[in-house]
Amino acid sequence: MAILIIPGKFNANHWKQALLARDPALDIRIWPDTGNCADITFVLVWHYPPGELKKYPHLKCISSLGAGVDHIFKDPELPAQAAIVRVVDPLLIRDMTHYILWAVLQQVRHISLYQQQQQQAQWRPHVPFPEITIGIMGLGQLGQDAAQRLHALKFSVIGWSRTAKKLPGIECLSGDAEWHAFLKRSAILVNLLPLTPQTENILNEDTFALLPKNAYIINVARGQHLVENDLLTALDSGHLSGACLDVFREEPLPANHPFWHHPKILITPHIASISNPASVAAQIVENYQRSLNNQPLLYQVNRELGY
Ligand code: OXD
Repeated sequence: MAILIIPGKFNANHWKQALLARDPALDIRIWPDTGNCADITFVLVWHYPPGELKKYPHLKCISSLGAGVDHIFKDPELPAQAAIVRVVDPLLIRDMTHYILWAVLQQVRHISLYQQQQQQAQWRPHVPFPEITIGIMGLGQLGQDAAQRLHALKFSVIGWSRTAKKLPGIECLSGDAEWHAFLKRSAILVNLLPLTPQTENILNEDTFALLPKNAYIINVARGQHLVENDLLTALDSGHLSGACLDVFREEPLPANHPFWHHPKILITPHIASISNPASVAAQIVENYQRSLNNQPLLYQVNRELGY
């Protein structure tokens, strides 16, 4: 029985040390040094080579190294017998909320404008935005926390999710029936949806057209949610006032991509919220033990829904 780490962008040694700090007896292998494939019962993965997991005949659990599991569902040969779990972690939630708060505040307090003015030594005050509504798409753990914190800071917040949710003090809309009503009120639209075939390309020209004029987009979910040319058209026509993007179809964002130098786009390199090994290790070790004992797993993903 062993754990295999296929780390993608993450540092496998940091994860190994964090897991061993919880349980020094663990047998942890780092891909591609797998040893005997029959030993592997649990994998920790991020963007692994598709088809790789079918090499492990005794695999019981596939754990994402992050909150998202879309990189796992990209594998056409996903072993049917293995459960899939994702990371839910207080630090990940806190960091995402901090990022969204920053992205909202820099927009409503015109910070990009002041940065440009500073280059010209211009002293020109602008009034903060009047009362506007922030629409949060996706009310999972991350979306709920962001919505509640923004609400606590006296922002007007509404939420939208596939299935109906209830959050104290926050109007939650859901499903196709309330999608248009949600968009029409969202002057700042924050995307936190999971990436599934249903949500891919959801940030498109039809969506943008329903937003109020001068709406602002914050995408912290996945680049594949966004139709890039539709965003450029909506920004250049003046319908949207700007976008803060942390995730992209291709990462790293290619050097010649038009987003880099667009005056209305603010770019960060997929850092809104990053799994911290020391914080997440307890959950991974707990799930490893549970999988060995055939107990229900924490944060298991529904294969049908894809999240
Ligand atoms: C995640 C991410 O899914 O970093 O955790 O995108």
